[in-house]
Amino acid sequence: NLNLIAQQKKIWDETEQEKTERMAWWTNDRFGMFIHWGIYSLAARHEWVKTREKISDENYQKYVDNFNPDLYNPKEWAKLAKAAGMKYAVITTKHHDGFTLFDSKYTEYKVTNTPYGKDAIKEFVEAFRAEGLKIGFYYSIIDWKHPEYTIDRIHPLAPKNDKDYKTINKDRDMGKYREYLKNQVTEILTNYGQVDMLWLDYSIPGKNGKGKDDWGSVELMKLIRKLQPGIIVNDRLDILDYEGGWDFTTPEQFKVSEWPTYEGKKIPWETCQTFSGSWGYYRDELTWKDNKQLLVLLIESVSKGGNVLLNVGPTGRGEIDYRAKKALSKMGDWMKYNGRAIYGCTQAPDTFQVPDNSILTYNPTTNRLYIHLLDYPLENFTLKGMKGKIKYAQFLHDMSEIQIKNPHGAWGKKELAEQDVNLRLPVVKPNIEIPV
Ligand code: FHN
Repeated sequence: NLNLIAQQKKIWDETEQEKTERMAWWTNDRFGMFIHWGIYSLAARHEWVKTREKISDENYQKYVDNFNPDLYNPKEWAKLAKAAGMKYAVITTKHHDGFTLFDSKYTEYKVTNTPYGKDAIKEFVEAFRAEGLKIGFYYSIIDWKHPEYTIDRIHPLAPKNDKDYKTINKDRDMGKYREYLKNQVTEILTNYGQVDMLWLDYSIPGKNGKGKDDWGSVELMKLIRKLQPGIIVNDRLDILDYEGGWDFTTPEQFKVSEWPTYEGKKIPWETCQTFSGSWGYYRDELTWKDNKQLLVLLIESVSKGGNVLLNVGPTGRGEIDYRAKKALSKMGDWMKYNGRAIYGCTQAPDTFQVPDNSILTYNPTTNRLYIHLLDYPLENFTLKGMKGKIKYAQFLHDMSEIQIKNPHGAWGKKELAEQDVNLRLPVVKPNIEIPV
């Protein structure tokens, strides 16, 4: 691996400063939309439906033959993302089933061969760029359709026992698949203008799946950097080395406990999350995150220096689920007043003690500390150990001033230590007219 790492170091000689500058927009923007959309959306039962339900190619073809998203309106999607406070979007150009939402000249298994007939990715790019959002492409390196792609344990055609793998793969040539992979990555990074992010998915090195040698990861990463020098790439090509390969790590669906590190150094990260557990549209999914869980997910991620890529799974007709729309709209209401506590923010210096039931985010450029109160205290709020560190305080909702009282202030019902500070919060009066 030392040789491989040495090789990777030659992918490009970018300094730490240059990498920071290249990623500055992403580190600032913090919040993006993930979009899982494809022919599996017609099944309305998860993007892995073909494998999970062992659907034959012949039966799965019915989804291709009936893909005609009459309600597909990427302009509406873009406005929804923007109103939610999202600054970038990453769409599945191809998922594991091998079907492309773009007009590829290397396959017939594509959106332009369906009743819809148009390049859906082109329309997505135009709509989201028009709303000022950055463009990201998800591309599955896994491909259950390609005839040269060798069958492994997560493939829909995986045999029951191991001895059959040799037989079923004897005529398959991953070298030809690597060529296809390179050609399609070239297409998506050449035919749609500037692409800001590439989200490749995914490697299982070892006997259950595929890794860097199967994909030709180092060569592929060099190609990506050549085609789109400013692009940001995730960590799923099984390339070992953060310095020589990928840009950010991708904790998925779980709660990140602390800022991820590589060789002891904090590294860029983005958690990808769903509303309901399923990435692709799943009509009957019931476990939806509520508004507070979604906001805390975003605040907590930023408080640990990370981004959130929150997924929507549009329906087979091309509409974003009404539940997702409602959730995004409520997040947008919050982001309208509190976006400044998210954009350009990161982990607070550890000199600040985190008050009970709160989360801190911090903007190092403006030197602003943001205290997110997860449950509204009545009027007083004590900041431990912050005496002399807080010069001025405002209530973000309406920028009304928060009075800072010294530790022995009259309101201090609780014993306040010398170095504590007491805040009197503006009591948000209910805006209801009380009849006289
Ligand atoms: O198998 C995929 C899954 O369908 C989905 O696309 C997620 C998104 O991060 N990635 C893989 C699972 O990690």
